[in-house]
Amino acid sequence: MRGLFIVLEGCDRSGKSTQCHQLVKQLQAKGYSAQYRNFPNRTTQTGKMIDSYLRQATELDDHAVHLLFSANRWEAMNSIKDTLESGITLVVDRYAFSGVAFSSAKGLDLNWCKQPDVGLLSPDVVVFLDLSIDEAEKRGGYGEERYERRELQTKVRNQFMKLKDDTWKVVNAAQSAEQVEKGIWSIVEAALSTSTNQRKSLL
Ligand code: T5A
Ligand code: NA
Repeated sequence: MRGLFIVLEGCDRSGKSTQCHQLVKQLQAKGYSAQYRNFPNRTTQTGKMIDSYLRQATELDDHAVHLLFSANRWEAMNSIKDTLESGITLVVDRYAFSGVAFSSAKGLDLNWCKQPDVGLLSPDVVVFLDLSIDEAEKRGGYGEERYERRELQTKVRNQFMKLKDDTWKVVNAAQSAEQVEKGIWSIVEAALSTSTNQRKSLL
């Protein structure tokens, strides 16, 4: 049976990385093979350009950086597909939804933003960690990165709400990390019990 493709999305500071790592540990503790992946993956050639842009060390046109974020996902597709097919569950920290939410929040056309990611593998489960901008700001304040501004984060949250569909599972991220973890686990547990033939084909 192929692995599950799980994506955690949410605004900055909503606890995605914390929860992704916890979920991988929990899956492994229950005997499942599971791995963590994240986007942007800053270690690749495209990832290094994205990292430099996010740290405000370089400037890039908004369209160009949007395409780089998408390319950063495309270059991981074969590996993601092979990993899932080998039976390993992937817990993925941000995906194309972040790509569209951030670029459209900056003012790019929403439909244009969706196009470069058309054809990427669809996740089996999307968990959205929902946190108000006020709560997010309490978590140590925003840092030095390009998008860490209240005005933009508010727009990003609105764009995420436009992208959200009935299949997304929303978890209140203002709870304690342990409570959030429990909420995510109950969603993942239900998805894991889905029989093979009900899992979406990867092709
Ligand atoms: N981006 C990304 C695009 O524009 N286009 C794209 O296509 C993609 C994929 C970097 C930026 O890139 C943009 C979006 C981003 O602005 P990133 O590298 O994922 O993306 O961002 P990071 O800065 O690494 O992560 P975030 O800021 O989004 O934070 P997380 O992962 O949501 O939160 P986490 O787990 O690091 O926790 C943040 C803080 O809160 C505490 C943690 O200890 C930590 O201090 N915390 C809690 N505190 C209280 N209660 C809880 N329940 C807590 N959970 C965590
Ligand atoms: Na993160």
